[in-house]
Amino acid sequence: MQTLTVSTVPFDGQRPGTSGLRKKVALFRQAHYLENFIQSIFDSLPGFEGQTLVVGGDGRFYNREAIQTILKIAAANGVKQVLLGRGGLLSTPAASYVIRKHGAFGGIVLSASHNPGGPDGDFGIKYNVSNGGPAPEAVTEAIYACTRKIERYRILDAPDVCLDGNAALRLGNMTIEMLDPVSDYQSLMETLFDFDKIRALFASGFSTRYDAMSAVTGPYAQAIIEGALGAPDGTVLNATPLPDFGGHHPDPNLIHARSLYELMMSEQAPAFGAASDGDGDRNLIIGKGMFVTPSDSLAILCAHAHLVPGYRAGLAGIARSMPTSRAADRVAERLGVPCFETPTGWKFFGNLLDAGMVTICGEESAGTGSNHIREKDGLWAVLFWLNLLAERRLSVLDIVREHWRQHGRHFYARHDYEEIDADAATELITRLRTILVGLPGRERNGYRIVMADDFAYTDPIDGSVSRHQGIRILFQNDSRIVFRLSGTGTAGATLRVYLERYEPNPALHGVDIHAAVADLGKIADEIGEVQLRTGRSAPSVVT
Ligand code: G16
Repeated sequence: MQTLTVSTVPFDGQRPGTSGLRKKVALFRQAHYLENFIQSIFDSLPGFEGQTLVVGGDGRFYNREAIQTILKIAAANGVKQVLLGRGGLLSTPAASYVIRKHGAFGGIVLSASHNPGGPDGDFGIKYNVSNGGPAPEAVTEAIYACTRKIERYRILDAPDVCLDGNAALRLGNMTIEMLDPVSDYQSLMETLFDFDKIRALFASGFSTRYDAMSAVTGPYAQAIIEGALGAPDGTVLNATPLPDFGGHHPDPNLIHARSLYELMMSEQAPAFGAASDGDGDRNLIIGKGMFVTPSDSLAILCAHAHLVPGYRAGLAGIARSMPTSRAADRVAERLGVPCFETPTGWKFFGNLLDAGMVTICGEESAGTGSNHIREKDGLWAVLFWLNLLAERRLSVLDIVREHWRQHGRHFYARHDYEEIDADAATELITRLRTILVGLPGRERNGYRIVMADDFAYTDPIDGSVSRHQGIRILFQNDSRIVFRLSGTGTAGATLRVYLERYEPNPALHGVDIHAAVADLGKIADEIGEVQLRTGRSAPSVVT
């Protein structure tokens, strides 16, 4: 087989965002677009020749075609071995574990996460490093620099390989080992959770619905929840991964997992409902009559970690992304462990986890995970909840209310203004930066501003500094507004406005979330001139 060197020219806009390069499928399908990015990964990485790479994706449209190209470019660039999820499938958490377990040099993970799929949907590529986590900024910036000056890529002139068999394959000098996408991951979960206890819970008639959203976690959830844990067949809904996610948006939030939400709020609700996203790293947790916000879920898992075998030894620390509510901080304080505040993006947890400084991490964007891998992990969060429910034998509602009584409640909502004009969005944030210094001391509707800044993070391990990570405005009553632009959208810009109000008084914990943060929403609009600058009278999505 011959290695071809193909001339090319750079494409604009191949800078990885919050989580890899995410673009419309149509962009990825342009001649040389994918090839340029993959070659740039290799051009930016010293020492991958002769090494092992993990490759897999969430099965979305273009997954299989992209994998064929990636394999041929990897072979032409001297990769020795690829560990490939059979059928081209690996959930993001499973890919992270496979990289770690097999000591791979890194991995190429294909997913646009919770973004829609299909020919008109989104596609994405993320490079993960040898700790199993998303490449840190220094690496993604090096990849980006290569995309800006690329002149050629190398690719093996070879027929496509079969992605669906069990036997190892050869492509030029490279071998391709086929992995069962589920088995390594399942074994890991068995070491972390008390499967006997959860089995006993299901045997007692405990009812659950897990919506896999026609995305990658279906086979994992069927094998683990229905198979190993004995939940009845049919517990896992939409279990077959489809290239277009059945035409749905595989985002496990109250908008896109609406039917699960409605079921959980109905008379016929099972005791526990959960969902995961396109690539399996996000989670949604809903009890009968009780949606658990991701920020609360993080705090509750941390508070109950001592009940779960994998965490019985205690937590070294907790980390949350800056916009995530500070409910977890209160748990950390009570446990006497540090709580770190990092920029949005799972990659920022990697160093803390590697250094053993934190055990559990989480984000408001429906991601929770721990030191078992270096990605967030949707099914892990679901199993954690099942384990704690099996221990406590209380309803989700009771557990959440108990938590609020003990720690106070952080009312929390995120307002997203999607697909707004990118220049207007940048100007909104730039203006906020310029007025920050004059904000402390100002008072609106009884909310007095005590601090306002543009969040910057210094990594405590490597000293790297990440600036401009979001505008924080803190009020004297511990309320908070955060403004930032999403790094994962693929059209225009998405402004996120995060509203948080702390309420210590249990008598006031029953207020509706959106009513509780309504005043803050008005203040955010005034300070940020949101309606004026976005041209929108209301957010497109409220979660
Ligand atoms: C990615 C990142 C998360 C981040 C989320 C939202 O998640 O891994 O760390 O919180 O995007 O980011 P943004 O607010 O910039 O859109 P996923 O599940 O999309 O890979």
